[in-house]
Amino acid sequence: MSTQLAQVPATDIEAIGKALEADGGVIALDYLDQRSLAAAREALAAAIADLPWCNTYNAYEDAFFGQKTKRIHGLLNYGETIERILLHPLPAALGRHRLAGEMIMSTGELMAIGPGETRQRLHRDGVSWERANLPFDFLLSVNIALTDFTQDNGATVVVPGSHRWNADRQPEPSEFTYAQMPAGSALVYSGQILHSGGANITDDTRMGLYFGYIPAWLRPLENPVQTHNAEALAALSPSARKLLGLSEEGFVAYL
Ligand SMILES: O=C(O)CCC(=O)C(=O)O
Repeated sequence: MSTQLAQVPATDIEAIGKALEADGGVIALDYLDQRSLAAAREALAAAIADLPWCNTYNAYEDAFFGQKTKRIHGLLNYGETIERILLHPLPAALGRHRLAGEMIMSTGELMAIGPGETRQRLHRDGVSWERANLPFDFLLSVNIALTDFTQDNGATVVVPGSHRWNADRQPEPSEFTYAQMPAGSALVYSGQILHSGGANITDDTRMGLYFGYIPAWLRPLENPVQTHNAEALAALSPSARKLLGLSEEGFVAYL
């Protein structure tokens, strides 16, 4: 286990898989090319500008989701670029080996951390399914930097190695690291790793485009039929429909 996250080209799937296994998180460099990065930012710009800060939903806990954070679901409403990013070959390849069967998207979320936001509570995303007590790492998360991620602007705080800890072990501050990375790179991480959104002490907004992938037979957090409009769903490719769990195909185990 390292105290810093490894930084590996997004095309080196084997090295990314190894770092993920060892540390619970890894930075995949150049996850998006510059054109896709610009197109993703452009596709989401108006929607994010129009949202108020602290747009929590369903009376979820504000303190967890952030008072100076904006979040957008229903990301496939925002066009083909986002669909291509959802279908990125890296999670497809990693998921095949890690998720014990075909996978679907659990949730897609644009997470914009604004100036003045404080650090989120450390947590493990996999806790949503803890009662299933699954014996393997069933959630693969990707948080793509749409802006540079720095320690000062809210880069995700990560505790490398904590995906293997007992649930009650608390990290020392010296065990934290920050997923600092240039725009276009991505933090790829396990559902069992302790992490949180970071504090933003700059005047700029940090934007992360998150996709979580789970086995096709688990209940996703997001209901895509509720979060997307009918036209956007009708325009999706068969592969994207499968990833959103809208197709009967894909409910298959490789085991
Ligand atoms: O925005 C981030 O970097 C992470 C946020 C997060 O972990 C969450 O909201 O569950």
